[in-house]
Amino acid sequence: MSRVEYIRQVRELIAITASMRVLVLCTLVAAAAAWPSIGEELLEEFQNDSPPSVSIAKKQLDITHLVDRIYDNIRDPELQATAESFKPDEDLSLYSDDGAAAQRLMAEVNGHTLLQQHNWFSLFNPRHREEALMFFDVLIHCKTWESFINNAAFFRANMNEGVFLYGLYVGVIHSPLGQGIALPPLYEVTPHMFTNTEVINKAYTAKMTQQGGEFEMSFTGTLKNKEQRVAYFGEDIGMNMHHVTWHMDHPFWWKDSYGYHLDRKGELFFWAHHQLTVRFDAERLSNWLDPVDELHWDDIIYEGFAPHTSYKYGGEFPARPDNVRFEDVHGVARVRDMIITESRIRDAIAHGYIVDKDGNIIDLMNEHGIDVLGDVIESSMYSPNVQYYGSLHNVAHIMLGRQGDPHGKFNMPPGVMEHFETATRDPSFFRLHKYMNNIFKEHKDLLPPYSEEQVHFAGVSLENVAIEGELRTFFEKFRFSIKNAVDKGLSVEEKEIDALTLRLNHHEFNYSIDVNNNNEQDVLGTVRIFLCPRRDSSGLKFSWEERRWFCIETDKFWKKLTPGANHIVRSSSDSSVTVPDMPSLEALMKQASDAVANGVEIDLGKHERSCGIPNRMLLPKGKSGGMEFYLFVAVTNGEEEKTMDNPEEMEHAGTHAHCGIHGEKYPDKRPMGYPLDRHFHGKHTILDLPNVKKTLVKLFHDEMEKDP
Ligand SMILES: [Cu+2]
Repeated sequence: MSRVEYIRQVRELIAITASMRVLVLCTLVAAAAAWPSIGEELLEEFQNDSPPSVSIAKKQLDITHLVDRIYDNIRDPELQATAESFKPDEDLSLYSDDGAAAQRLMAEVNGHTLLQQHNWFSLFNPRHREEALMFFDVLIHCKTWESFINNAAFFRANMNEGVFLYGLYVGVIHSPLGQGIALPPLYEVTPHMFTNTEVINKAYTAKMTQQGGEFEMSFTGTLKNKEQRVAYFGEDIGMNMHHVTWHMDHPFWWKDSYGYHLDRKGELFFWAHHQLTVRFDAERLSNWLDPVDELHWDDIIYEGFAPHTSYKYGGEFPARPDNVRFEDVHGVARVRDMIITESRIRDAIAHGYIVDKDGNIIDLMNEHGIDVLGDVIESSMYSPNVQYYGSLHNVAHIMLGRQGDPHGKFNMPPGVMEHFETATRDPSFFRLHKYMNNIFKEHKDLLPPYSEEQVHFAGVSLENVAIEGELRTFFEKFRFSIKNAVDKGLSVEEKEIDALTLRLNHHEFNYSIDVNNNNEQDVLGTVRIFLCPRRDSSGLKFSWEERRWFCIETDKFWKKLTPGANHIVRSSSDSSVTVPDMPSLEALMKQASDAVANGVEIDLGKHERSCGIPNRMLLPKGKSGGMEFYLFVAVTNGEEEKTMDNPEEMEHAGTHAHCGIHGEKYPDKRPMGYPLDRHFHGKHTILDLPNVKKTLVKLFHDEMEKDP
């Protein structure tokens, strides 16, 4: 390069830097206005010209080191030294709350009042939760990564492993310092919660005999139990990751003072769980089972459940025999309390309003009503009146989890229902959610039906909707490491110990959509895609009115439509309800340590969020001879519906449909499930609107070849 060229390039860089500074400053000023606690801090950091922040590769490496071998000492010598030397309450200027949270937690450490290590942890245990949140409170107030990771290292050594892990995961998810980090898959960090006792026992033997090995996981129960046919769904490690991460992204204990508001959290609670339930129903229909029936407090729980799963510390998860009548649970709730809570909520729905804790009326008869109801039913800190409307969902989880030992006579640990990562293993999870789903439906069905004007899109017509390729599913074997389940012997050589599980997957396909825009200018379309089962378990066709509540949302995206004909091809892998397969803990560790060693940066953006249905489970299983579904597509007015500029360019927020976008507004103003969430009333049916189309498709399943 010539000298002149060199100077020109440097000048250009200086100019870019200057304009970048202005841009960053503007963004920070806006952020400071919206979220004072975080924005002001970042602004100060930027204006003080603080040293460049730590690379994402280094952060990734730190986090991976911390969660690896969670039941042993930290393996990284530097972090282990930090755990021993760092004093959280020494320099209070490290924190944006002047160290209040750190001092509070240190008082507990010094008073030896915290839950000991080598005990089970449950988020539904009020004291366990309190401890986890005290730790989270420290992390969320750390001003720099250095203080974040130093605290994490210290408290890893001084808190219960489960408490620590939960606090750390929600800390990384919600702190601005955690941006860009891909949290290692929990099924490799705490394998006990994702695999069965038999496999864990074999892993111990493998460790003891220093042989290593690979052990096949089977799904719980035998074929004598009809529910076993769909156990692959509730016990899928990726589905469990989605569920546990959804609840970390949207914790029921969240307060906006932590830094931001979780937009439409209550509605997302409804929608994500509604979608889990309809997915489960589609699996049942694929396996010649009826849709799941709702649970009743005054009826028996028909399906028993033997989890075949154990805690790392605390023994076996309790089992529940068939046909158990609900019992009051000592110290939690009485069955009649649950019935009263339910009737207060349903009363509010029938009235069309709820009463907040100060006696004010909050109208439910509008698009926002579902969001309020979600907050009330879960309940979260956003609930306007917990004292009156209770906490139906959370208490129900505990009630169900304890039915194996309701009076605490046998000193059993909490049941699978009391952990978000194990809850879906128990078929009663879906019964419970069907029950709550029906309460939400009661509200939706009372809202005025959609009119043609509310769904139609002037000048836009759907000409053709089809699948390119085939809708075809299969089971594949998947291996993941369960090395972290067993203790590490000091002088024992490391051997690989893996679990082998079956996972539902599908072949890639495209949606092919032809849309005409008869307007004279470009318009923005929101493309909403659903897959709706055509027939019930007896082979009878659902009416459209029945069917709409069984529809699975498979994608939602925005597309600019130019005047005239538009041909849209959308890949199944781009779905905004799904996440790609997570790299293993080992792969993350290697990628991060290579990058740190070479001084380069990593981009794990597409794995930054684990909330979302695994992409391989986008489609329900279907049947070997084909199962009929309607592919339902609506293209609606994106310009009116979007909440952000240029949503059609959104690539990074690949999981917004069920999980929202972190700290931002939900990208679509319409109610979740629109336009199928309510009745429709017009001259014709919704299917006759020009911007709506349904096509009959068949979903095939390839049976697995039996091993010879
Ligand atoms: Cu849940």
